[in-house]
Amino acid sequence: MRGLFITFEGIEHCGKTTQAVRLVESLRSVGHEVVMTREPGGTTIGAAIRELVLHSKEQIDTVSELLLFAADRAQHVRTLILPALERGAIVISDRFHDSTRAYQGWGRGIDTALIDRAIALATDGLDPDLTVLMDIDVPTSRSRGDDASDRIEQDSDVFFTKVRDGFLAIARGSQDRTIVIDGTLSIERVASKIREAVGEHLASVST
Ligand code: Z5A
Repeated sequence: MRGLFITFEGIEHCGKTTQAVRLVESLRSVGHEVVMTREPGGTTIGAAIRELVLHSKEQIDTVSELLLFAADRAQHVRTLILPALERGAIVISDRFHDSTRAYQGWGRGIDTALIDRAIALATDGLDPDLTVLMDIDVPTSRSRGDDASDRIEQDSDVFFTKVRDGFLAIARGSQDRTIVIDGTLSIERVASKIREAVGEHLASVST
C-alpha cells in the first residue's frame, strides 16, 4: 500500500520544524515507519543547493532561484520521497511546493504559469495527502528570531506579508488537503490539533 505524504508550510519561525518533529515522534511511537525530510536540503544534492540558494553572497536572479528550488525538489521527489511512499512509509516534509507558490509566486511575483511549469517538472504531479499550514503574522515571526541568518530571511516585512497572504490563498484553494492552524497557540495545543487531524486522516484511508 502507498504510504502517506504530509507537508508542513508557513512563513519563517511559524513552528513547522517543532511540530514536524513532534508528529514524527508520535507516529513512530505507535509503530509507523516515518521519514522526516525538508526542502531545500532533503538529499545530498539538495544540501548543496540549499547552501547556494540560502547563503550565496551573490545576487540570485528570481528565475534562477525558482529553478534551484525546483532542482532540489526533483532530486528529493525521485530519490527519497517516492521510494519511501512506495514502500508504505509516512513521509513528513518541512516545506514542499506550496512554498514555491508562496515565496516565488506571491512574494517575488513570478508568473503563475512559470511557477506551475517548474513545479510540474519537479514533482511529476505528486501532491501532499495532507498539508499543515502553520499561520502566524509577520511581527510574531520576527519576534521569534530576527537574526536574518539566511539570504531570504533578510527580505522585508512587505515581502513576508505577501508570502503569508499567498499561503492563506493557496490553503483556501486546496481545502481537501490543507488544515490551517493558528501557530500563535501554545506548542502543546498546536501539537494536539495536528495529531487529531492526522489521526482522522489515517482512519479515513484505512477504512
Ligand atoms: N523557500 C522558498 O523560497 N521556496 C521554496 O520552494 C522552498 C523554500 C522549499 C528555507 O527555510 C527557506 O527557503 C525559507 C523559504 C525558502 N526562507 N525563509 N524565510 P527553512 O524552512 O529552512 O527555514 P525557515 O522558514 O526560516 O524556518 P525556521 O527558522 O526553520 O522556523 P520553523 O521551522 O518554522 O520554526 P521552528 O524552528 O519550529 O520554531 C522557530 C522558533 O519559534 C523556535 O525558537 C521555537 O521554539 C519557537 N516556537 C515554535 N512554536 C512556537 C509556539 N507555538 N509558540 C511560541 N514559540 C514557538
